[in-house]
Amino acid sequence: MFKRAIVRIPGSNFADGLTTVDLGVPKLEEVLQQHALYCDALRECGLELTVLEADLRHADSTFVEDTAVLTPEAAIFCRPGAASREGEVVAIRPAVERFYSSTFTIEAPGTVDGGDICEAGTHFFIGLSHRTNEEGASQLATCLNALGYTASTIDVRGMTTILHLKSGISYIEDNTLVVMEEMASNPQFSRFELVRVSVEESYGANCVRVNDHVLLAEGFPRLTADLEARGFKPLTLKMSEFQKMDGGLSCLSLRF
Ligand code: CIR
Repeated sequence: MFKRAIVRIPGSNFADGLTTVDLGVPKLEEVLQQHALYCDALRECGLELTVLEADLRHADSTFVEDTAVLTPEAAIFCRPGAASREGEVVAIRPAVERFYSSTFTIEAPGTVDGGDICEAGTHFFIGLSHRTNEEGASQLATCLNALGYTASTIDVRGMTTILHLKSGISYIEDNTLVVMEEMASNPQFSRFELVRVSVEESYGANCVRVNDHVLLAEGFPRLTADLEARGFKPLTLKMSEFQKMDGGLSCLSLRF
């Protein structure tokens, strides 16, 4: 069960952030509206939110998930792989430290983006991506092992369609992984129930279990129906403006 989440309001320069997709320029009014509805959904799921002010120094700073990995025992501050995002960690630190007395920090030359880290019970999958390098993965695994978790890496550097590991897989509790079709045959997933996501619906693979609900992007009817059929309670959200900046649903919050 999660009790809290940290989010950050998108800044007026949101459209200046990094992106690899060609889906058009995000419309600020819609960005803010979609973000507000996202926050409402988290509250509906029972979370108490810490809502941080927009940070105009960092256009991507609404994607707070990339700045830290939170476990019940400790917070591990990341070191983002994109230079323009480095300062986001310093900026979020006080908000996280209000709730955590035990913290670790990924150090140079290691890089880790939180979007590459998928918690699956007592095991963590760490994506090796263009943002998370081997040194960062190794430092993170050492921290997680010290906290009693196991960890393994999944190399997504050859996949052009995803930015982070969690753009392609999500753990939604009940031993169940939602996974993009292209990744479903990975032997590391064999002990899980798999909800396979077709290529046409692959953006939907980035979803989040928050207490009784599974939050996922609107517009993926097959995935939504599949989750329902398996007894999950999907709650769909408009994500179009975040998708334009390579953002998935999970990256808009730090949940703990
Ligand atoms: C970036 O490229 O870093 C941002 N525009 C999007 C980050 C999305 N993060 C995530 O999915 N965890």
